[in-house]
Amino acid sequence: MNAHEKDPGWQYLRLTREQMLQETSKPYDSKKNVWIPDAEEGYVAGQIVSKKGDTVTVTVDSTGAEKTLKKDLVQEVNPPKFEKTEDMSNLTFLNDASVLHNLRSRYSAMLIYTYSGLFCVVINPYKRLPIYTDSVARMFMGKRRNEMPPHLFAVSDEAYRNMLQNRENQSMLITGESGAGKTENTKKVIAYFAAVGASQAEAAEAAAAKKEKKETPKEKRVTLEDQIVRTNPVLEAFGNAKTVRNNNSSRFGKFIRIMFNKIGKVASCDIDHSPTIKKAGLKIQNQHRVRSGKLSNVGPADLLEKSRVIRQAPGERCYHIFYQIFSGHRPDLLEILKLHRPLKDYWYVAQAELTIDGVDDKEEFGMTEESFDILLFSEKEKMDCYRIISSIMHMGIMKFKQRPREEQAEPDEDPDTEPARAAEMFGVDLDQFLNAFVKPRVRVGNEWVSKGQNVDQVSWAMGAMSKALYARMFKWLVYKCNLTLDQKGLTRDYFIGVLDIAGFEIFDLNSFEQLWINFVNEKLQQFFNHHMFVLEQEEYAREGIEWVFIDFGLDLQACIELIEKKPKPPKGKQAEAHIAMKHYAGTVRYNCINWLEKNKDPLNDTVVQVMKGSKTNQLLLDVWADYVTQQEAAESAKSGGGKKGGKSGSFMTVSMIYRESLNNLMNMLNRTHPHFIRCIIPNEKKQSGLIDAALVMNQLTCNGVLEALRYPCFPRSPLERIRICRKGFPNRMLHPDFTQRYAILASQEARSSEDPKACAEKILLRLVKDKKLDMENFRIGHTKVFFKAGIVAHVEDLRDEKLNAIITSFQCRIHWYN
Ligand code: AOV
Ligand code: MG
Repeated sequence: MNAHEKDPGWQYLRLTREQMLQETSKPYDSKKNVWIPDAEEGYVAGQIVSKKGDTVTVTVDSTGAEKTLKKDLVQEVNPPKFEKTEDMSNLTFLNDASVLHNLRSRYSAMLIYTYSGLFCVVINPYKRLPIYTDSVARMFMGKRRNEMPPHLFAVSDEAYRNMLQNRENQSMLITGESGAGKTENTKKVIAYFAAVGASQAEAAEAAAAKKEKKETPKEKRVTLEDQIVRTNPVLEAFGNAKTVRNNNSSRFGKFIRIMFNKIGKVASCDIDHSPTIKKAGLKIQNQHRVRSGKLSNVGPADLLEKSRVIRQAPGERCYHIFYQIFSGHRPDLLEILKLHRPLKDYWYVAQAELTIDGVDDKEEFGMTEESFDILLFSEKEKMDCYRIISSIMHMGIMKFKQRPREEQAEPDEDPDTEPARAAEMFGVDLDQFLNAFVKPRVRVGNEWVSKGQNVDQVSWAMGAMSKALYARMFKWLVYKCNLTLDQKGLTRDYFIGVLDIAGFEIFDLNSFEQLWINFVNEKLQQFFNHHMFVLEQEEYAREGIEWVFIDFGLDLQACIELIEKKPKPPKGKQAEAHIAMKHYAGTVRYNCINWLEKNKDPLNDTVVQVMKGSKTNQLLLDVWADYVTQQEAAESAKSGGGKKGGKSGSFMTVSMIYRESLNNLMNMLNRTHPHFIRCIIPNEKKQSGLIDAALVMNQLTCNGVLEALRYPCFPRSPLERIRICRKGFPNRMLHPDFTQRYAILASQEARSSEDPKACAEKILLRLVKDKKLDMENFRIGHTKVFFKAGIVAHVEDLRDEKLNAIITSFQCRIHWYN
């Protein structure tokens, strides 16, 4: 048993030798064994008993039943040596049935990670496996991918080494449907990079200490690495919620960049940094043109689903933090926040579920609070946050009534109760606060007039204000985390970006929010396609490699353009007004009610003005700091300043902001070397070990090979991608690098010329001549040598053998001399 095998996590990473032998000793006959389609299981194993014309008769292994079916419906079975194979691009037969079988049988042994050539697939285990521990992480550090079983850490380590070796920024793109495991994997990636960067730091510190002959410092202090890891509980408390698909669904996107110096030490970190916007100096939030201020960098966090703050569908919850506050973790909190009623009374957050099976809000709040502290949020900042949360809950149950025969609302309760509590939390005057809602002041020409609001308008404004406040507070959280993470001192030479977005989703009712979430996913899918096929093949062409260009029909573009330019919601409020959109992962029907309002997202300017006068809540002042109200604009104009007010000048709609943030993100990604992790949700019951074959196939094929056949322009399935990867040459090395590293394999050839290309060619031909390499497995381009999947590993083995032989003979000689 080697050291790795003793680790409790190892059994979830690789089969033991005995298990492997057991798998490979199964009887197999390539002429008889087949997969046949099955409604439940996707495919089941069977044996051909007879063939006639274009039909075959097969007995099903599990039931013994005989079935006759068309020949082209049966699929080949791979030899047993490929059972539970770690890289599916090695399979002899790469058909759908074999891919499903391989993933399913690995999953049944809780081997959740599997390579598919260039990318890694992971199936949500729905249970905690000991495969992310420190000891497992250490096993993967500095190891080549082919030395270790498939794991997220192996991909992460590859990115880390690529960054240092190629001096190139990297990105980890973790994609999949809602509930597939993106966020869980993102957390592990980040913890891994923090650990690797820290171990690098420790090594440097130890070396320095040794030089100065000092003890290595051992005291426990909060490190940047800890802080990086702790951003997550904070952002999840405010940005995640229970949906029907996922108990901890991310309702925003985040792009975290961990920055390293040249030797691989963590230097800094940021979330959602958008350089293009920063350079332009134009800061935008909501629909308003606003003052410059760091708060309003536009990034994936802008995609926070605001509507959830005041509305939840059956089976869902609002953001976790609302319930955490009520959990009793801080017994004095409800009194301070004047939340005197039971949670179920606060309508904005109590329309559906109040608790989540298996989640302890009290414990979670403890984690949120602790993380706040580690990230250096002050007690006052935390409390101001909670006060805003509380005032949102109060606003949700403020009552108004209509004056008889008038379109004018007025408070319908003792102003001492909810309105007073909300005003107190905001630190504003109660009368001004209420008046701003029922009689906002608007500018007409040079005049200021009061505009009476009816009950509907007031409650609409209340909702809009709550959503805007929450979204702004969320951005502030990101900003504040960034302040702490922004470390001065070490140089930042490269970064690894980790992207975690809200996954593709289809609900019973899909609206503006779903359209945006699905659109982001569409863009990312496009990026994946582009990277895997177009760029890949372009490089072959550039390098002069013989290659027939394969048209993969990257026609996501059609859908993307449609969303970017046209889908305008139909006019009027028609309950049945729907559009259907054929996304890469499925057709979604969207309900268009309120899209125009959601897009414009207007705010009651007078209420903002009142909030800007808060006497006690600094956070409230901060979140509105970059918003110029009409009143401020008018005053500025009077004094000769150039501030443009809320409604004047050009303004940005929500979709413009989303588009901007997405473009920033894509620009950033385009400048990195991406690594893809594709997460798969195994079933819709959140149950461990259960594979819903149809659901999994659907994800693997992005809604069907059938679909691809019916619409020739439709993106091909990941299966197709595995195939291209196998045909293609995923690994490459510059000629001089190749010659240097492998000179040992053919020393004469390596020295035969001044031209590294000629040397590389000669070394390779030598290996072919010695029958150690097949001509088919590599190509020599203008500047690089290209290898098919798995071949570099083989060449590395040859090199290791040679090195060992040299070392052994050297040792023999020393022995002899002695
Ligand atoms: P998502 O990020 O892809 O969905 P999550 O990462 O939140 O999905 O995963 C959903 C749930 O599945 C988690 O809360 C865990 O209970 C479980 N899970 C996923 N991956 C693992 C793992 N590797 N180990 C243990 N449990 C896991 V969404 O944000 O909704 O698009 O919007
Ligand atoms: Mg998520």
